[in-house]
Amino acid sequence: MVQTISIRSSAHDTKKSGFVALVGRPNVGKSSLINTLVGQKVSIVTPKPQTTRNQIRAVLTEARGQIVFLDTPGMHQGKTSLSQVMLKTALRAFSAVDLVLLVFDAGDGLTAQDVTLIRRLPKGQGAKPVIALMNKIDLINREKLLSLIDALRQTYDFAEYIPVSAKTGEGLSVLLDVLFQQLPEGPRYYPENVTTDASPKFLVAEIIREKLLLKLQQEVPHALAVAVEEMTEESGRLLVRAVIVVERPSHKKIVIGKGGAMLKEVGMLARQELEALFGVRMYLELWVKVREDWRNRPSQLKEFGYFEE
Ligand SMILES: Nc1nc2c(ncn2[C@@H]2O[C@H](COP(=O)(O)OP(=O)(O)OP(=O)(O)O)[C@@H](O)[C@H]2O)c(=O)[nH]1
Ligand SMILES: [Mg+2]
Repeated sequence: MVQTISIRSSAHDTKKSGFVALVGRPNVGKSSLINTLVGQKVSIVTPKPQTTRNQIRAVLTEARGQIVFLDTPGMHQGKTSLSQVMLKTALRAFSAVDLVLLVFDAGDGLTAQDVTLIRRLPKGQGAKPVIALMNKIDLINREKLLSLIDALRQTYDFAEYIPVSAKTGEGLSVLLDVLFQQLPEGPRYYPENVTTDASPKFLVAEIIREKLLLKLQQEVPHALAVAVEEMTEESGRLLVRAVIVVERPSHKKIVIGKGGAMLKEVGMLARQELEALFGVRMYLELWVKVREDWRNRPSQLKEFGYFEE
């Protein structure tokens, strides 16, 4: 009897858990924040907007409990079906979580695009608390930060206003204190050592896409997708065959580069990172295919993992 009571009270103790979405316009640092928060690269990061295309889960486990962060695509009004799917993916996160972190780029101040986004926030009963997260404070002075907080206060009644930097880690322990305080008591959803539920194939495709985004210019990176067609382990070596899909023959030429130089460099950069991530030697084979207008074809979007669940 006594034992039962003690088990119950310790299980009941103070463990918090819940789901927290990071949303905002492209390039404000949502994925960078997620990676710094869970202490591992779970989501790819580049200086180009519209890097993230899927909802990505990152898990943080502490003695206080467990937080499942949802990274989302930057919200923007694009013309392609892919852009529309990305916007819906971000909006869907609102209903799937306990709390929303609306992320701003403090260096940019409050932009017109941010204001449009704030106006779209769900209101009324059942709306989730929204915390304003002002990221990249390493780039600005106190005066600019105060005027951003002021502008935000006048636009929406946020639950909290927290200045942070994904780059330096500043403000993140304050953020975690607030989150653990506000989340309900609950169970651990994932085992302690898990940082993401993304499949190895997805991680490989994303790292390759990240290197392509970093290396290519202008419109080409947004018009490509990466699919891992084969991934097997053979005598301690990981064999991966991936296809880079582009929209036009001219893009294919650019991705391959002069004498194959671009593809070779992208492959080398991706392989180095993936070997470190998986702790095995890797053989990476990259192919480039043209699929005209794939960003507007639902069957293709599905094939590359961009769809509404
Ligand atoms: N100086 C500084 N740069 C940052 C910080 N956080 C992110 N960045 C940079 O901002 C750029 C965009 O970062 P991401 O994390 O990809 O932004 P995102 O919001 O996930 O972008 P999308 O996925 O396109 O919506 C990258 O070049 C990051 O290195 C920060 O705290 N300080
Ligand atoms: Mg991102």
